[in-house]
Amino acid sequence: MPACLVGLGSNAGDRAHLLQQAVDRLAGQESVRVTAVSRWHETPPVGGPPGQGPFLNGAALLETSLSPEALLDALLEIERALGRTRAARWSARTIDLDLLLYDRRTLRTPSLALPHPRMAWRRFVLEPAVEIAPTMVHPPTGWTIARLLEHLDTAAHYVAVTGPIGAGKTHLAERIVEKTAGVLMPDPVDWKLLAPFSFDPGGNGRRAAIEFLQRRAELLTASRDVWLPGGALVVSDFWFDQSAALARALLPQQQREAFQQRLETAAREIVRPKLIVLLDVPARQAGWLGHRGEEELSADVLDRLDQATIELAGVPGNGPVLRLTGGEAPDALEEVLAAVEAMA
Ligand code: PH2
Ligand code: MG
Ligand code: MG
Repeated sequence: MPACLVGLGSNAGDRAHLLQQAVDRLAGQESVRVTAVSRWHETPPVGGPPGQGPFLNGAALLETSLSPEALLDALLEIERALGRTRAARWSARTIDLDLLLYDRRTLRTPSLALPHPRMAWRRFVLEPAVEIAPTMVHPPTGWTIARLLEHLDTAAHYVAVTGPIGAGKTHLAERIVEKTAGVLMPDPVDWKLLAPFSFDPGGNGRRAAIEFLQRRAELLTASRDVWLPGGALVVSDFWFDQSAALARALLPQQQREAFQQRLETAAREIVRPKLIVLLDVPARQAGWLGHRGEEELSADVLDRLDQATIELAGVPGNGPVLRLTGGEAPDALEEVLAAVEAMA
């Protein structure tokens, strides 16, 4: 039978009693077997209207013959029975039951996304979950719950913003820095230098791509003071692996392998982000294409570059990715700030 991980939270009413009631009602379902329940953890509220009280958070592991949708319905029904009302997003609630993992299923419908799209960086989710399901795998990252939590504990306090050219990466990165008193790490890549090479099969494209790779790698060198523990949040308006997207979009096949090797060598040395923020918006649709030289790249190259960047961010092994799809800028900022808070 499928194993499912459920997250529980309450920050209104008799919190411990409500969480226990929720577990009892789950266990009382005919087609659900509760196999483990975590302790309750008191956690500061993340996001939402100010003035909320602290949460009690927990996690439960179940086996069920219910489909994901049927299990979700059962969770919603228990929420209703325990007096959950839905006010503003992320406002105080008597009970919140989130379907985090359903085996290794991935699913995205209007009513249900699996795994839960924000679980991978939320300490209030991972700390209870690791007590009962440390080896359970989060499919998009390919990492276990234990590894996701260890990543929060050990990765540099660094967020990398990525996405298509002209999606608004710099704008968003600047806003994050402003709101978190962080440090901006601007992309050292100069598109003006790149544009003339974008059709050059003779090797200049590779030279430019390698040059950019090295500039980015230098910025991300582990020995730099910006990474000192306890320091400010570092936010870059690029992600190192964009260099791989660049190579895919720009380099002829026979040059790619040599480039890929240099990239892998550099990638072993650099500081990796705690969180990748992917602006998954088609750039030219967003109409934000800048005037820094990118507009000189051909539409075809831009398309390939955009696609490669989005694809790379979805490859397992990169760690948590917060994917923002076409949302309005204030929402995007709110999402990222809540994520940063949840990682602390
Ligand atoms: N749930 C949220 C938003 N913020 N913060 C804490 N500490 N615990 C939660 O369960 C929680 C939250 C959205 O469901
Ligand atoms: Mg929730
Ligand atoms: Mg919920």
